[in-house]
Amino acid sequence: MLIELKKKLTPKRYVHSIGVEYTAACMAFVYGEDVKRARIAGLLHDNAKCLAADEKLLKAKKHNLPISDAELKNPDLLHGKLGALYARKKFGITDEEILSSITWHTTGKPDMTLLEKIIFVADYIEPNRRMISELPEIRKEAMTDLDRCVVHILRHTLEYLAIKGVAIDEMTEKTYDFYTK
Ligand code: DGI
Ligand code: FE
Ligand code: FE
Repeated sequence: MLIELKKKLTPKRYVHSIGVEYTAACMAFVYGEDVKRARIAGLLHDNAKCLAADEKLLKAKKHNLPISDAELKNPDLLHGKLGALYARKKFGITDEEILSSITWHTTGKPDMTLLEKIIFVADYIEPNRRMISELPEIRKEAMTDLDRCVVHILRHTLEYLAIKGVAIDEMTEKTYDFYTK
């Protein structure tokens, strides 16, 4: 699995994936998730990240994946859905919760399962992530108050996207609404 993954990723992205694997494992210790499932989901979450944007769109269309408006404008967002597809097809993953954790790791989704939340958060806080404001606080929350941490990350992401002026995916917004209601 490691060699296959390494071939698909840049060295930096591979190191990030290992970081998410072990961060997800730590969070599984804290919250009582299955450590092996957390590690697999963390390791594979970005397996489709390094395809070119037009390639992502082509593959998503080819496999009839649902494509949102934001994904059409920014096909890099499709790496979650494509990643789940390849996790199943190329890495032999059949655990539906691992697959959905990969699908939704960028935007989150309303009413996430524990594993989905862990991957969403671990992706944001893993040790190789470049420092952003409030990251130390977000990292602490990840181990003490998972739902608060999810909201904190979503708030940050929405602010960042607003400043950048890019299309916000409806799923990102729905997730924020769900967890702040
Ligand atoms: O793949 P990673 O870099 O490890 O992390 P990720 O899958 O969370 O992707 C992060 C990128 O996705 C970051 O540049 C912000 C962007 N993003 C997250 N939510 C949205 C979004 N971009 C758009 N356009 N709309 C969103 O709702
Ligand atoms: Fe990602
Ligand atoms: Fe990632």
